[in-house]
Order: sequence, then C-alpha cells, then structure tokens
Amino acid sequence: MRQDKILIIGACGQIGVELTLALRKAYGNNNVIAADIKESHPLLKDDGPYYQLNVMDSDATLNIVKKENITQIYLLAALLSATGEKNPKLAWDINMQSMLQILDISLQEKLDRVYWPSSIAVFGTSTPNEQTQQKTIIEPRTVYGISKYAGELWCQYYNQRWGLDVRSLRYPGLISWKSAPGGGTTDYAVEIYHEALKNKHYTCFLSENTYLPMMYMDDAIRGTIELMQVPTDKLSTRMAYNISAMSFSPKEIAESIKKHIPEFNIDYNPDFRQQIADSWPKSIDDSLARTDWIWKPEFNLDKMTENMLLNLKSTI
Ligand code: AKB
Repeated sequence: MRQDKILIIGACGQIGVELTLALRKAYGNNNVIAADIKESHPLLKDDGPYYQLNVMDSDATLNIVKKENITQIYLLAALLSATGEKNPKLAWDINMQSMLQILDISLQEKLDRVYWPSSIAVFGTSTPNEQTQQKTIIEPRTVYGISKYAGELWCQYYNQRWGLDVRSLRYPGLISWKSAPGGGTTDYAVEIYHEALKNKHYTCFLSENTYLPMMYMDDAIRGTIELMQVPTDKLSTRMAYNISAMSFSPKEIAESIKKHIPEFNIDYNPDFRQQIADSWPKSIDDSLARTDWIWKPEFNLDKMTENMLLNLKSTI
C-alpha cells in the first residue's frame, strides 16, 4: 500500500474547511494538501500544505497532483443552487468542466480514489417528496441539480468504463459553525443561528412550513470519510448515495432556538429560493447507505442547536 496523499480542492468552502481539518487529524497534516481559489482561510493557515488554485486550471491541478504524489482527490469547488440560478451557464461550465478535468487527471495519474459531492438538488417536483428513495424519478429543476445529476452519471461511467474508484453522497442542507455556506437554498439554517445570537431576530427567505432534509456538519464529515474508507466491495451503487439525518421547517428550527434564547423571533419573506426549496424532497430515505456502509447520523435538531449556539458564542 502506498502512503495516502490527499488533495482537497475547494478547501476554504463550507465543507472544505472542516473536511481538511478532519482528514489532517486522520492522515497527518502533511498528507492532506488544501487548495482553493482563495488566498487562505484563517482555520487552515499554518496548519499544513496549501495552494492557491483555480479549479478550472487543469495544468496547475495536474502539477500539484504530480509534485505532491497525490493518491486521492476530494473535489468540493462548485456553484450552489441559488447562485447557479443567477448565472446558469457559468454554473454548468464550472461544475461540469472542473469535474471532468479531475476525473481525467485521476485516471491519467492512476489515483486510488476520488470524492465528488452530489446533492438532494438532483430531485425535482416530479419526485415523490416524502422519504425520497435512492432510485426514483429524477428531473432536477435547477442548473445546479442538473449538473449534480449529470455528474453522478459521469462518476458511474468512469467507474464502469475505466474502473476509477469515484464515490459520492447526495448531501442535504449542511449546518456548520466553523465555516459559512455560500449561495445555497438551505443557507437560512446557518444564518438563523448567527442572527439569533447577534440580533435575536431573523427574517427567513423561505416560508415557515418549508420542510427540507438537513444535516449537522459533524455528521456530514464523518459520513464522507466513512464512505471513502469503506472497502470497494461494500458499495452497491456508483451513483451518489442518499444520506439523511433530520428534516425540519424554518418554524421548527426557530422553536428549537427559542429553547435557548426565549426572546428570539422570526418572520418570513420568501424570495426566489422558495421555488427551489419547493422542488426538493421534504425527507430522504437513506437505507442503502445504512446497509452498505452502516451510515448512522448522530445529531437531531435539538442536539445540533445546542452545539451550534455553544460553539458560535465562543467565536463572537
Ligand atoms: C444548496 O442549498 O444549494 C446546497 C445543497 C442542498 O446542495 N446546500
């Protein structure tokens, strides 16, 4: 077995920061190379190797892979659902081109494993929206969702045709305190905690009873690493796995926050993101992940709220 050397592209993003920190803990700081278009991130500064990299620059990426003897890539750079709807062609170009370039580099350099995230955005209004199954009607309504579904098919294609070991998860909305989300429809569920602590008030861009699948970042990071470490023969799909932890509405997260900050109040002013949220499932059936690689979340809404508020308070 050769030494694992991991490259994380998009390391300064919401998932990237925490994944980099967790992988460095597991594999050693010098074996996890962080890269992002940003100059740096305060939590990654002086913590291990870092490259400023534009994911669209395939030559620069290849140089890093060769120079650092990379064996695994996690590609996290992407435009999310709300940003994507503002500039659909750009979202398509960035999301697809970067992915295909990474898959090609991974094949060419004979990498052991690749991780690429998918999303609940692959599902659309025609999908049954309660306990949405792994295999179901898939007609995404956003360009982000289209790029994620196309990407899943590419992952499967590279695996079936050339044997590339590429793995993927359909993330629900992710809630984190160390790093901020950017440009997603589920971002309200992070903003609300910041505003509750700062102003005791939040105006939500989704309506009060909009249920969406959500997950605390600790669970998402653990699930991602578990999927990447599981032996190949345990995986029964090369499309992305459904994973789930909880499902709640803006009204319910506000109630959970009020248990700690009784003065907190919320009002609602839905914008264009409401339509995106309405096209997504309310809850997800993740039984395939639970069976294949024994996935199990640890955080529910109240446990997450307690943890978020405690940690955010220490940063203010
Ligand atoms: C978004 O809201 O676009 C993302 C996602 C669910 O993939 N958080």
